[in-house]
Amino acid sequence: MGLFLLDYGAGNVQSLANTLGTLGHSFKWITSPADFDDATCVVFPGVGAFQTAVDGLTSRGFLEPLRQYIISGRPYFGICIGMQVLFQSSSEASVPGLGIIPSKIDTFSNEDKTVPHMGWNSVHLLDPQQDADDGLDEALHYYFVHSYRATYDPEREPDAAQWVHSVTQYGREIFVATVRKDNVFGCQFHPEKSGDAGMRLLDTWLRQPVSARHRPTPAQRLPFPPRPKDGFTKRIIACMDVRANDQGDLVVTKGDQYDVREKPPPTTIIQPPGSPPPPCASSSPPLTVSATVAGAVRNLGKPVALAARYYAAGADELALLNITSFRHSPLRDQPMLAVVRAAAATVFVPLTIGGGIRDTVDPDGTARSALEVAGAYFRAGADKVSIGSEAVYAVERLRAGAAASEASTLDAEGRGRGDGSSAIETIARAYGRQAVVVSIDPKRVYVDASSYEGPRRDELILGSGEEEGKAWWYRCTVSGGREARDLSVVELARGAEILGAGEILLNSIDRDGTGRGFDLDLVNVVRRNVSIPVVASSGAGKKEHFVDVFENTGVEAALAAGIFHRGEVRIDEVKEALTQRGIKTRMTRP
Ligand code: 1PR
Repeated sequence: MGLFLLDYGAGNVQSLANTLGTLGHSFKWITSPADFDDATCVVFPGVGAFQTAVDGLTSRGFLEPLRQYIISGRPYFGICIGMQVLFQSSSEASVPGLGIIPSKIDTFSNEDKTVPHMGWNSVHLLDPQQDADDGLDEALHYYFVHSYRATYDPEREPDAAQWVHSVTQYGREIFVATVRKDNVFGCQFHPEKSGDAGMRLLDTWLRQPVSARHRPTPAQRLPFPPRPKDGFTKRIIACMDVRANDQGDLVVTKGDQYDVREKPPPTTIIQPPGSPPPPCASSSPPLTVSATVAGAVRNLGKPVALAARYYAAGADELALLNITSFRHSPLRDQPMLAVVRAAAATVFVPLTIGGGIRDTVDPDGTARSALEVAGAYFRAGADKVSIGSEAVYAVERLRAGAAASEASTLDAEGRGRGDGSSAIETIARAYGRQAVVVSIDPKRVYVDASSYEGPRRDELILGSGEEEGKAWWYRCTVSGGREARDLSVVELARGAEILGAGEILLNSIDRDGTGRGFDLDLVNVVRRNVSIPVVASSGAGKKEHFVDVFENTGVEAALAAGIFHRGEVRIDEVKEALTQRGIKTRMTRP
């Protein structure tokens, strides 16, 4: 008897388990169809893709018992896909849903906005008086991450509209944020990733007496016309570059243009008198040699402690990047997994994990696919994985394939498509494209614009102001900037979108750690060329730089590391500066 969590084997379900633990609710996992008989409450944290979810439920024999459980009138709380499966079907999948809500799930239009809808948005209760004590707060923001949604259309679908409890606006589209009827509550956003606001909603519902769940069916629902502006906010992300220091401890470090070691002054080595002369040296007295000795890896703190600090400080999202994963990244005994597990236990906003998401081999010779590596991170509590070097290689293959054989690699719009085997494609297929971030490490290549005849002519940026007279394009690198590739940032970003990435994390090796502000030319050129969300990264030195990047580019999120680690600027100061300029951000209760 009691509270059960339903896991169909994909996505980050650990975060919900952590949230319930923090709220003091004990629970069991549903491990067999018979568990539905014992359940007095079921929560389904449906993360990933509709098809994978229904396939996963079917293969475990859970689909029909779940339907019967819900029909029996016992409490059900569905999150994201856990809400969507209540509907008849989804255009994302070839399998039907549970058919409890008489409507369909369809994709967002990307005509006026980026898709996925990824970030913090507000909700509007349809019946604010009756539902005031449901724990949902119209003044707060909730974390959404999805490409498919249920529309709210009371005129054409009056029966489905009876289920709708609150709606959200993204661009000009109004869609279902929560459903509520008798024993069923469902939300499109992730309460377990929505900080205190989400926790309050979950806790309120789980503690609600059964009698309070049954409400009179609402009177006829009225249309909810879109407002001039949606409630979507700009995200502020704190990033932690993680690596082992010289003592072997995992620490958060921070580089200048990707060099994370302290820069000691050139060391003068004095050759002691009487020591043997080096080859070709004269026998004359003390020899002095100038040498640069590499400094220690900068240590800015412990990743889990810093993650907890940034969560408390109001970060909308956190990124943990394993920056030396290119050396070796065995999945077994991977210390980053322990870091993710510990961070996810105390952080209730989205976590992106990057570094080493690729096919790899354990020390015992066991091969691990990128999908398995990503799966291990998701199970540990990551919400998104970020792919760096592997994305470059995948896009290079995509472009080579398109050049070699038009017929097999061009889609209906004449764009290349992958062979399905890359890390981006396999992970997006299993977990949904919203779980796949492509991290780009570009570097400027300066050219003489008057004579340049190379292939990136259309991508050349002509400098202005202090950079008047200069021209450049942005070249991609792999292995943390150590190797330059013959691929431009535009080619990589477009290719990543085609392969199925849901977001671009756009670094800049030129600006990293400089405090000179984001490279707005870089951000704009990528923003213009893709229709998925873009995170601007590298170079933030003061709060005004965040205002600049949001006012001058259409970017959805901005990330910083150094200024937050060194305590030079606080996250709430950044948000205050944005609010003063009329840029919407998520507000947390003091
Ligand atoms: O190639 O899939 O294994 O991924 C490796 C990941 O590690 C990539 O995301 C790559 O960007 C990252 N990485 C590799 N080497 C470094 C390094 O610094 N030596 N860090 C590195 C990337 C950039 C940002 C940084 C921002 C903001 N660091 O993470 O946080 O530039 O900094 P700022 O606000 O202080 O300017 P794979």
